[in-house]
Amino acid sequence: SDPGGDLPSDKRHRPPPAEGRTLSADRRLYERHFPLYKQPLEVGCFSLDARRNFFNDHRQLRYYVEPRRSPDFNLRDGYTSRFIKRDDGVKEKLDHMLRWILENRHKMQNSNSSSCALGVDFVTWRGHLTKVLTTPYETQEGWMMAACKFRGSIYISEVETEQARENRETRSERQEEMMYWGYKFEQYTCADGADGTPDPGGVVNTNEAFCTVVQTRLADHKLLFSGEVDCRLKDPDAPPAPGCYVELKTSAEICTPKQRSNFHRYKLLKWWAQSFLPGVPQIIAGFRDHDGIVVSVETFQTSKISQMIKNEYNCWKPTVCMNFCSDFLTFVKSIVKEDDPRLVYLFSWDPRRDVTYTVHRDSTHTFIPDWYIKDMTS
Ligand code: 0WD
Ligand code: CA
Repeated sequence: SDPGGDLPSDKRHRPPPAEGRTLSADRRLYERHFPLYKQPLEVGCFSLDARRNFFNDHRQLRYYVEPRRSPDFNLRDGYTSRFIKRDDGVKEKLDHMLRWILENRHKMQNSNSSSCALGVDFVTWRGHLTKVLTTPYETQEGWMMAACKFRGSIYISEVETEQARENRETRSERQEEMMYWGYKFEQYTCADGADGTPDPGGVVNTNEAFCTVVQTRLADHKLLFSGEVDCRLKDPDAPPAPGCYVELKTSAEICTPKQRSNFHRYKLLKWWAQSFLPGVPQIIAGFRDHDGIVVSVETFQTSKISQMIKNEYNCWKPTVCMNFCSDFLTFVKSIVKEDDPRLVYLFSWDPRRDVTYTVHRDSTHTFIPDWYIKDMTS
């Protein structure tokens, strides 16, 4: 990349200034009482079809169909012949969320119309917040988050790190195939309608998505974020969204105490953070062997995960995740003061380091599109 790319040519090859303040991610600093986290409220949803077209409705929502006691799901089936993969080199940034906001602006309660058009402090993807939540425990991968303020709200959009791009471009054939397994498991367990049955003979197309949009509050931060939802319970008496939503996962079968401990320490942290944020109450996991055969299916209640892991020595704590996230958002608010979407603050974090930031005016990091600014200003 070209860190000096948005500076005048005489200042190129010099990195942009690293501004003074930083934020520690040391987990010991965040062991406080659990911060307020309001019950997430679904304010809308949208769907992306097989060609990644946006629809302001739930047409892509699927229904969970409980598998037989010993399922014989072969997750490798169809990988070479019935798989259409989304192009993950295309960076959509917040575009689909922004489209949803434009089409649903009237629904957003507006407590302070003069300074804040949407009445929220932050707009982002759920997946970006998941990365922030797990930061105090992450030892492998860093992140970069671009942030800017527009009409009183701060928008946060992830920027792929050099390392993440490298990893994405050099995945092994085995890794590529294993990424398919999660989607294949969804196809084995989801039907298009409440009375339908799954169609394992169909094509897996990862362009298709159903996303919920939720509003909530973490400490004094009003949040609006969207996350992809795999399916819902088909029982019409199930609680209203997001209480009826189900997150589907696949994971390697657990055969040894060491594997169980690693599952609790690393995987359950990510699963918990992802589902806790939007208030998805259950996670259904297919455990598979090395050949991609599902050997068992287990349900995890999101609210019980923190109890499950308490026997692990020196394990992760939800309160540390939530307090770090709250403090990160406070840190972002203290820096992103100027209301100008062309002014982007790039927050970076690497394992064993503090969060730092740099400032970029009219650069390639600008991510709020003109069509959004025009429509919101008119
Ligand atoms: O442009 C970007 N930087 C990103 C865009 C990064 C992440 C997501 N997205 C968009 C896409 O439009 C996608 O439809 O967000 C949507 C999903 O957002 P999310 O729910 O906030 O993301 P996350 O919680 O990380 O992932 C949820 C699911 C994943 O399921 P698993 O069980 O593997 O966690 O969304 C899928 C995946 O199935 N997914 C993605 N789908 C499309 N593009 C992406 C992605 N980049 N990442 C995960
Ligand atoms: Ca999933």
